[in-house]
Formats: sequence, structure tokens, C-alpha cells
Amino acid sequence: MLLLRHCRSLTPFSPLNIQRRLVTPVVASCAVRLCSSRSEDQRFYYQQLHSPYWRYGLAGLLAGTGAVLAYGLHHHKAERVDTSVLSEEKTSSFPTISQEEVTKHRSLEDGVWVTFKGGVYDITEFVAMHPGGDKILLAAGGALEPFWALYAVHNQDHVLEILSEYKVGELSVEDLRKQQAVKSSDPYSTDPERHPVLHINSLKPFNAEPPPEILTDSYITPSAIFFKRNHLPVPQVDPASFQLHVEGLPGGVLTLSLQDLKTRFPKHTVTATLQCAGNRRSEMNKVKLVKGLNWGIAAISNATWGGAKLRDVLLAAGYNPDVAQWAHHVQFEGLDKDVTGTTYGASIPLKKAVSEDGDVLLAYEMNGEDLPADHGFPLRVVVPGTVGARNVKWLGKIIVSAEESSSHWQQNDYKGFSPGTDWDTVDFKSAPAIQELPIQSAITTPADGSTIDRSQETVTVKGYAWSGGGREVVRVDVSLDGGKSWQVAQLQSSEKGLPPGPSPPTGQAWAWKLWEIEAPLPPETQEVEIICKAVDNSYNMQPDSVPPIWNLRGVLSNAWHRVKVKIREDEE
Ligand SMILES: Nc1nc2c(c(=O)[nH]1)N[C@H]1C(S)=C(S)[C@@H](COP(=O)(O)O)O[C@H]1N2
Ligand SMILES: [Mo]
Repeated sequence: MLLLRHCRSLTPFSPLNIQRRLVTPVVASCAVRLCSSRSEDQRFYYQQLHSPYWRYGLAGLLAGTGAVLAYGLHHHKAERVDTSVLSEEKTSSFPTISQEEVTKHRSLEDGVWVTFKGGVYDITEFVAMHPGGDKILLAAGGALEPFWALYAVHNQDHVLEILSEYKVGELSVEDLRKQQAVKSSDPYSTDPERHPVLHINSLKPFNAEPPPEILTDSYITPSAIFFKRNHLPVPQVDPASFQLHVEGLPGGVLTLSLQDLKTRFPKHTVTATLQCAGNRRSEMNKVKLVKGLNWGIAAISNATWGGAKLRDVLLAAGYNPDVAQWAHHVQFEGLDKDVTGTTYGASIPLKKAVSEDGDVLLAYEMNGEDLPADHGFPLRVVVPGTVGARNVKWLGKIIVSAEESSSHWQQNDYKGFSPGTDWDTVDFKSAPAIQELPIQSAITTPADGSTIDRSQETVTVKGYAWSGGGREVVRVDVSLDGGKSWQVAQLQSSEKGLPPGPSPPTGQAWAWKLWEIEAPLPPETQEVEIICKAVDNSYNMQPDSVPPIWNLRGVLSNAWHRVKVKIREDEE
């Protein structure tokens, strides 16, 4: 708690955009993890930082591809500096600048300003000159601290030295004070703090995805940037009094505390990708308007979950094979409620729940730490290979039943329909609830609409690929000419990078594969259309275009992913 308050007080927020302000303690700890998962970039910047050329490391540090940070230390120092900034008698010779003014500077054209420890810096020139400059723009107009916390930076003194050359002012005292945001009676006022880099689709309830270009920077998605999909306010759950009720089995109701779950059952960890049914919905919207949050390509993330196996808990509650004679579903109820007291709920097939290989977890840990509030603290169900919606967070009750969950989200949502079905003709009862998701892949770099210099000769294309039901992605094909010719990308199936490690057991490929390919730029063209498509071990492939799979809710959007990139011819 203490840490949380400190964080808040050291981050100058933008008053215009309150939701961009937040950094959590979770960020701090995941930052360390992120950096222990190496990537080429990270190592590059790390080495740079410790070489005479460390100045070039700043791009990486600002951009977030920086090296390891002893966050606590940073934290301590930052707090001290802030206190002095807050004291009325300022001795600085720099002009006072409001956050509003800073916020106006978030592009190369308008200038790139950032704040750090109460100082305002104009880093336009720096951004223009250095590689990774485009990533720095993620922090433009706001505070650097949350980015440093996310990506973990140490050697702050060096960075401060570089920054000092660009200092243009001091942030106004009022704007620093605005950080102590006043909480209201808003049901969302107790929602946790979030990382400002997230692209927000809806603030209340909170729905956000990471920028694609950082999504595939690490095989394990840091919890702070893991996509967040809430239908309701985040419930406040006291872990000490928390109880999970397991109902519907011959043993009667089994009630378990968090402690029981942690001590009475063996702990398992599973690395599994979660994907929202609405991932890539925005591409369906372009074909014809659909109802739903306008997700880009990043409503998908990968984490290592730790907890008890649902199977073990059901066995403890009296499950035996006879139960399968009458029961076919396991229902889950969340502790998050709407104004009428209705909770979020969903169900999965009993077969999946009790299967030894199904790996369904009652997870109390995400990436080695307690579940963050947004991801279901203190307990959620993780159903590997199954659509996000069934992975019920803030889990309060499990019911073994002959019926599916009666919840709106099981019955009247998260189902697929024909492109010809509209809101007048749709009959939700006629379609099965989405469980296992189809094969999926998308390109995270280069970004759609970006420009590459012809002198580069090659382009590095990166992305993710995943399939539902534990089906393993076995290949990703990439085209640079709109689909006429194809090359096979290299797959990465662990934190260790390329090439991929051994395959998981058949039917238990729960985690995504990251992939990349360095491909020659096609000659004599000013624009390339880059396409990716993945293949799983059942030889399921993605459809080539959106119209044939368009549906009124915009779910299951998995057409070939396409980005257009311009090639700038060399001048002279
Ligand atoms: N209790 C509860 N569980 C929930 C939800 C919710 O709103 N409430 N959203 C679901 C949906 S639609 C998705 S995609 C995933 C998102 O999980 P995440 O926020 O951890 O990424 O949680 C699922 N579980
Ligand atoms: Mo979802």
C-alpha cells in the first residue's frame, strides 16, 4: 500500500487525460522480470549503457527497451527529489510549465516534451537523432517514470545527465499535486492504477490493450501491459476473508479459503495465452459496423499462471466419474457485480475441467506474483486454450451442473454467426458458446502505415501466432507482395528466443509462439503489403479475408493479417 502511494506521488499526471497517469507496484516487479527475459534490443541497450557509448542507450531507456532497474532504488531517489520540488521555495532558474503545456508536445512536429522528477524536458532533437525514437513517443507529453518502471532502468544518474541537456522548465506545483486524485463515489473509483502505455478502449469498465510494437518484445507479457478486459468495476476482495464455494458435487458444498487453496493442493504453473473473442474486431468494423469494443490486434497476451488444478479441487469436493453421467458443465461466478447485483459468469465443459491434460487452474499467481487486481485478485480460473471470456476473474463460486451458465455472457454473447445474420434475425440459442478459439496470428512490427528506407534492403517482420484447444502452431507464412509469394518465419516458443524449444505434449500447446523473419524488400515498388498467416498441427489455417467471417458481434476475427508499409527511395 505504502509503495502504491509513493508511486502516485511521483508521477506527474496529465490533467487532460487522467487515465494515462498510473503506475502500480506490479509494474515495478514485472519490470524486473521483463528484463530478465532477454531480447536482442534489450541486450543491445544494456551493453550500450555500460560502454563509452552509453549515451545511445538513452533511446532504449526512454523507449522502454532498457536494461535492469533496481526499481526500489529509483523509487527512493525519485521520492526524495519530488518532495523538494513540492516545497514552495523553488530555487530553479527554469520557468514553471503547466502539464497542459507539456501535453501539447507529443510529436516531432509540435516538439516532444516529457516530465521526469518534476522537471520538463524538450527531447525533440534527441528523438529525431536516435534509433528507437518512435518508441519514445509513447511517453511524449507525459511522465517518463511509468515507462522506466515498466522497462526497468538503472543507472539513473547517467540518464539524468543526458536529460539535463534538454531541460526547459519545472512542472508547476499544482500539476504535481494533482497526482493525489480525489476519489469519488464512482463505482470505478476503487479500480486499480494502470500503466499509461495501454491503449484504452473503454475506461469504465476498463478495457485496454498494449501497443502492438511492445506486445511481442517479450515472450511472457509483463502483467502491467497484459490486455485488460473488464465488464464491471474491479471488486475489492479481502484475501484474508475470501472464500471459494464449490457446489453441485456429492460431497456437498466445499468452502475453501485462499490459504486452503495454496496449502491443501499441489501448486501447478502453466504458461498460457489468453485471447479475447473480440481481438482484431476493428478489422471487422471496417467491413461493416459491429457491436463491441473496437479491439486492435493486442487483445491477446501470454503469462505464466500459478495455482491449484481445478481437477484436484473438484476431486476434493467429491467429483467421481459417475458425476459425468448427469453433469456436463462447470459454471464459474465472479465477485464483480452490476448495479442489480448480477455477477459476471461463464461455464466450460466438465470434460475440460476434470481432464488431467486440460490444465485448468484456479490461479492465485500471475507471472510469479499475486494476481493483480485487474486480472482477478485473489483468484481466477485459467482455462488454457479457451476463449478469454471463460477465464472468470475474482472467482467466488464454482458450480458443477447439467446446464451451462445462465449468464448473459454464456447465453447471449460470445457466439459466432453467419455474415448474413443481423440483429433482426439473430437467435442466440441457435449457436454454441465459443470455447476453443480458432488459429490466429498477427504482425506487430512493422506498424501499418509506417515507412521504411529503401537503403535498408530488408525488413524485419515480427508477430505472434496461437491456436485454441492446445493445438500447436507449426508454421507461420509471411508474404511481402500481397500474398503472391510466401516465406516461412522463424518461431520462438519460449523466453529463450529463437529457435523454438521442444514441442509441448500434443494437445497442450497453450502458449503463443512469437515469430520473426528478415525479408528482402521487393524491388521497384513504393508500397508493400505484408501478410501473415499461421498453421496449427491440425492444419487449420486462417481465412484470407474478413467478409466471409464477418459477424454482427465482431468475434473470432482471424483473417490473414495485413499491414501496408511505404518504401522511401533514397534521395539523390
Ligand atoms: N469476473 C470476470 N471475469 C472475466 C471478465 C469479467 O469482466 N469479469 N472478463 C472476461 C473476458 S471477456 C476476458 S477476454 C478475460 C480477460 O482477462 P484479462 O483481463 O486478465 O486479460 O477475462 C474474462 N473474465
Ligand atoms: Mo473477452
